[in-house]
Amino acid sequence: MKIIRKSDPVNLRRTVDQGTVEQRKIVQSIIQDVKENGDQAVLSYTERFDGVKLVDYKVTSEEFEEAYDSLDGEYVQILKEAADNIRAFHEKQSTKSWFDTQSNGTILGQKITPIDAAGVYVPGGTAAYPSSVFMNIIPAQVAGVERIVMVTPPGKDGKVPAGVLLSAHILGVEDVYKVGGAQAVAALAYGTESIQAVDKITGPGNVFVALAKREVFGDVDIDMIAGPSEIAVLADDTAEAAEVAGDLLSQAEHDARSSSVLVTTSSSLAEQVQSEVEKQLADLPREEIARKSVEDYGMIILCETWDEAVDTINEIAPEHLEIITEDPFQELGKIKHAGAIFLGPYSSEPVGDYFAGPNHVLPTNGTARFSSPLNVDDFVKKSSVISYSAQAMKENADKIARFARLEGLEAHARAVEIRKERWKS
Ligand code: HSO
Ligand code: ZN
Repeated sequence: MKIIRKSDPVNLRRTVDQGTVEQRKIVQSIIQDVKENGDQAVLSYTERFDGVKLVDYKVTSEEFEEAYDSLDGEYVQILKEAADNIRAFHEKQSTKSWFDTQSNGTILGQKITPIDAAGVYVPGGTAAYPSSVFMNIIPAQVAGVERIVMVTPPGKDGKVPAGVLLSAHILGVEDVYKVGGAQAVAALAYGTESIQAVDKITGPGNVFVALAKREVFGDVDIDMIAGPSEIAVLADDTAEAAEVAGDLLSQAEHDARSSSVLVTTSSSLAEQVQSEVEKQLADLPREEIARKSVEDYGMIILCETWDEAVDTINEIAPEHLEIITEDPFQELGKIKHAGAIFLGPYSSEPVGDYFAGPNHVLPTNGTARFSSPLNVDDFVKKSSVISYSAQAMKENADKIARFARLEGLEAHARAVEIRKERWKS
């Protein structure tokens, strides 16, 4: 992991993978095909891309049971405890409808309604994370979404990882389909004979899934376009180098394009973390991925002053930020942009990935500048409520009519003025 000075020319801003023109064309044609041919198209793409010929692709109760039986009881208990923590945290996020009565009798308000149906995409292969099933589904359940559908690609054996099925089962979600890629996103957006269309699609995926989400956005809502995981650690020399290195590698092992950055003013910490990273890399099962990530995107940024270190963090706007300093709460107010902020030496990033309760679906690629972690509000929408009183109409009809005529909209003006007839007699 290279050590650089803040003054060295370095690009801290990452950008979203837009895919190639060719990939976009493939995705568009898959979506069109699923729109026109439904299940038949879905099944033929599953055969082509996942290498398995399925007839029915809805997960059966036998498959859920098989998944449950294949995992030991202790693991099930840990998953349940994590789900409880995540639910408790998200319950605190719920916003309520409000109504405000004015002295003239007018009532104005905001009515909160959950979306009717949400679709969750869970990637296959080594990124099939039970924790992500929880993080996508629990906020939707807390919001009150009635119908939740999960899709995930099958392996060549036609199966879905047991942990993924088990976590959906723990949450009571039974509408699970073995389909992945752009075809899954299209099925969720437009529906097929088997899958009823949803209103919002969340969850990470490969470039084809991301492009498909972009493509269907507008017809349905989407959460975000997730990039590879990122971690930035802001530390002074009270930090333990081995712990910092461990946390950096926790995100590096996700993806060869993940980024792990240490920002510090301590040159001794910088050097120790550099050698610890090397040491710990050597016996990681996912060494190859983590090493590539650390080499290509990892860095230790040595700053002259603490202010410069804080500015650097805000410039990066990391997905995850750890602050390991004498008094991390003192730094919190200075942080403007970060998806999740972990304070102190015991708040190791994986604590947030699995167990503490906050969501691990977080803004990447610097989008923490303008967006938030996945949360309960993402699964509700707000309707404005207007109940104008007679008195308010009497007082304001002329002003509204004048405003309308200023815009050249005569029918608007008259719609309001016609009410004046009521108090003429
Ligand atoms: N750190 C990832 C989420 C994750 N980690 C899932 C382990 N499993 C992105 O926040
Ligand atoms: Zn992680």
